[in-house]
Amino acid sequence: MFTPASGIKGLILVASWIVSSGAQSQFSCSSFGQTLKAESSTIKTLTSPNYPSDYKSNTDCSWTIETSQHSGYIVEVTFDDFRLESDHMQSCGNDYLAVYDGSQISQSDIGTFCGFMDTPMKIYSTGRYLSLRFVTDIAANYRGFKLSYFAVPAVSDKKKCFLGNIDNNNLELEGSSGTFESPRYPLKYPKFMSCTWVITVPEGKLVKLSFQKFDVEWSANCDEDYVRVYDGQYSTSTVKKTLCGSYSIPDDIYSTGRYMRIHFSSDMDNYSNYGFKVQFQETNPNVKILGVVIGVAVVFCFIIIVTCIVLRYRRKRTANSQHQASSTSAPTSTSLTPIQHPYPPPPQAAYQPYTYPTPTVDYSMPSAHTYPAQPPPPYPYPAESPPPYPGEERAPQYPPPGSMYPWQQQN
Ligand SMILES: [Ca+2]
Ligand SMILES: [Ca+2]
Repeated sequence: MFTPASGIKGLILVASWIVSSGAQSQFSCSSFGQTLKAESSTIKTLTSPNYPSDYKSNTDCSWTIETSQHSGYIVEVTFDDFRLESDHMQSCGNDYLAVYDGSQISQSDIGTFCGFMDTPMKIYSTGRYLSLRFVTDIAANYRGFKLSYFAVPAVSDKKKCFLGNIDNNNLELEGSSGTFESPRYPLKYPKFMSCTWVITVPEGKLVKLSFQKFDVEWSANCDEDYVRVYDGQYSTSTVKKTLCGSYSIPDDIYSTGRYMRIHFSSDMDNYSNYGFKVQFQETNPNVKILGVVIGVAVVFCFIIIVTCIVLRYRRKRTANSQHQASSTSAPTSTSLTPIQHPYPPPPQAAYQPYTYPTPTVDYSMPSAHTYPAQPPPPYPYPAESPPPYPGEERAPQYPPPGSMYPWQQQN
């Protein structure tokens, strides 16, 4: 029921609300938060108070973005323009924009941003809410920020890390072997990415991690962009290595159990490299022990070789020094005698008399000639008698009957 008292009370409340609203308008935002609806069909914009003019000092604003769909959608926020005061320590202690994955600004922190950003950056919620809080200090004001936001279908992929995947930090790899890579590989990875893989190999096996490519922005403590390898499946497991840089491919990393956790993180600066590709495979515990034994054996052999070289060098040096000492104690003469010659005579081949080879010619007398046992064949006498010797000619042959003697033919 309306009563004067209740009316007065109501007026006081309205007045206080007006005052409160006035205070809010003074800082251009609500300290208790405003809820903004993210649509999947419309890209909406959120700017800092006074944008594009400088924001005010002592601002403390907060917003919660909520998808209009009740399920199946997440919030995508793109940083189109970002100019806040920065500090050299990158701690964002002066002016900052903090982003939270949920409906409350006290929920899990996606990131806290300050300074300048030259290229757009995207961030995603894992559910239908994303909250922001903008805080400035007493001095040094800048243009602020301009964000665009809308609702995108939730994508769940537990194998691959990419922008918009709500399971980027819940990636699971199982089996005897496999590969995985940084987001957008082989292109440059996006800024402000976070990916977490947990590798599980069969019972009784260990995980061997071998990088095939590695190119991550270098920083002195690997606290900007980095790859962190845990010996176990939890974020509380022992850290085996934290890696960054691009000068060399890291050595293989072994787990002590069947689990290994790998976390990749990139910061919000514009220094993004080409990321990494890595292979994992199961290995037997004794393989590692064998590797250690071989390594120790190699080191031992190396030490022995080095020791031998050092001893030999020292021995040689001692011999030289002794020789120099003996040389200095000799009479001071400028001419060297054969005895004083510091170098040993050159090696000469030992004389060996030449031995002539034994002649192979046989000078012994030939044995008596042996005649053939068979008599020679009979001489073939001519069938006709030989012509007569001069003076023993006989009467000339008679001409054949009917023929004439030669003298008759002459007549
Ligand atoms: Ca400031
Ligand atoms: Ca970076």
